[in-house]
Amino acid sequence: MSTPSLRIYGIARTRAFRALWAAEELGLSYEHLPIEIGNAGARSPEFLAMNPNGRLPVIVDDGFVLFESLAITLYLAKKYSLGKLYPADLQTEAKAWQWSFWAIAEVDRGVNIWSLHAVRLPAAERDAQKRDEALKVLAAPFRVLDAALAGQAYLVGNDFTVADLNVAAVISRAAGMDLSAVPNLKAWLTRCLDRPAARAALVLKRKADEETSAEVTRRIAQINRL
Ligand SMILES: N[C@@H](CCC(=O)N[C@@H](CS)C(=O)NCC(=O)O)C(=O)O
Repeated sequence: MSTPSLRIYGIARTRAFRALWAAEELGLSYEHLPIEIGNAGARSPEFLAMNPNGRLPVIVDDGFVLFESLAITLYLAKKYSLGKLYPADLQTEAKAWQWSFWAIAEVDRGVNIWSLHAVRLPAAERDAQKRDEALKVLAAPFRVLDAALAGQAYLVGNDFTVADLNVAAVISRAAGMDLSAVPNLKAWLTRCLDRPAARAALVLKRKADEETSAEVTRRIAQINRL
């Protein structure tokens, strides 16, 4: 069998999950290199040559190197599913960008802080104040997302697109929150994460979560100032 031309770098616990979900959704054959954060992984000289930020994920697609998780999902969706997963018309495409940039700017950090201080750090090391502040920061954008999903199953148009994939992937760890105040968001998130491709990527993510030591989780919180 020939080696796949797409390589996805980054352990599935990280934002590499987003690229893995996209690759699964598109039915691509790919090689997953589950490298870790830090000196042995994303900050090694070989990795820094691909992503000078020293962060995960990165893809190499037929020699083309790309970092930034949602740039990766948008690129893959456009390359392999224009007019389906990736909207073909200008304004729907712009709406997919709108929701993708919104997710990074408005909710990415808050969900990460919440998940570290509600779930991932050892119980004795969780900071309840940071957890509660994260919930406060998320409340307004979550209401915006909830309202956008009132009476419609997906964010842009009638079908699941890369806009849904990107936002649901960014907030996937919010599935563990009490989302009763935002029922449309909750139902949509469940719908997105129940897709076979999301489930396949979540298997990798949960396995990586289980295998992550408390020491690495502490390092994640420290390096990312969470
Ligand atoms: N905006 C970037 C953020 C990438 C990022 O912060 N990745 C984390 C893992 S989820 C990382 O590599 N952290 C380790 C470090 O900064 O050394 C993206 O979406 O790809």
